[in-house]
Amino acid sequence: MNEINYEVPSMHCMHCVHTVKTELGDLPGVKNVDVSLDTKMVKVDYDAPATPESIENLLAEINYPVKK
Ligand SMILES: [Cu+2]
Repeated sequence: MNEINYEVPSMHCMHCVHTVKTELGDLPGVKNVDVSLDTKMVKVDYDAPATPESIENLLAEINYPVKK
């Protein structure tokens, strides 16, 4: 199991949190998603076939791009 954290500044409400959790949760390999609205951080536990790139790309696709 791998863990990665992303800063996602465009999350503003519980609806955003729900969308991010649901969409990432549907990505094969993603085991758990924790979101902090206060810090705008998303913590993802994942195994293959998910990769840091595939997770980041999905966030960009659903209009919650990762801050670099
Ligand atoms: Cu929102």
